[in-house]
Amino acid sequence: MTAFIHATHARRLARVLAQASFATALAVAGAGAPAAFAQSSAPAHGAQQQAEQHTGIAIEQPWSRATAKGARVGGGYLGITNTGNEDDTLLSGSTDVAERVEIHEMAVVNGVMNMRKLTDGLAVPAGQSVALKPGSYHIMLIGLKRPLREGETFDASLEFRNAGTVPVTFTVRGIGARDADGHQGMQDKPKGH
Ligand SMILES: [Cu+2]
Repeated sequence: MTAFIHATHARRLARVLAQASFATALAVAGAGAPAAFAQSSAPAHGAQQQAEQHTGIAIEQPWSRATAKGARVGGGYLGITNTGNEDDTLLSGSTDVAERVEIHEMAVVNGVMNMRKLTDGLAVPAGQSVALKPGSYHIMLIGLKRPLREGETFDASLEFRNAGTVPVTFTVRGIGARDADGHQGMQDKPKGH
């Protein structure tokens, strides 16, 4: 994931530099100097302020649970850290193993544990981490196209409002796994959330 963050930074930086060079080129051209000198000129103040804004998403240990044959849903869990300095939001996702991906939250409503779709996405404030784990926030794989088998991996994409598309690879743990290391728990339903 480090490589991805760098790629994101590089893209953003390239954009900022392109804008800065363009602005500088205009300024230099206006002053009557050859445009060729634009590259070595200092960026304009406004461009420097833009360069200080950056997005970055670090992903920790994406994992999922094996599903029973015929199961239509599965769960996805991971840690998300916003290493940038702009607030971000996990909006949606996609994967080849399911028809669609939703962002869910487990919560007790009127004494009953329930889950609901986060229609506005999951906020990941600048500099903070959010844990998607059993009994809490999770990725919901809806319309599983095939069972998830323990030990395999599958790819997915997560869509963030600012950071854009972040590729993740889920490792499938046992059907009763409680965490990324595959520790088994007692109170698990084999439904995957
Ligand atoms: Cu769910």
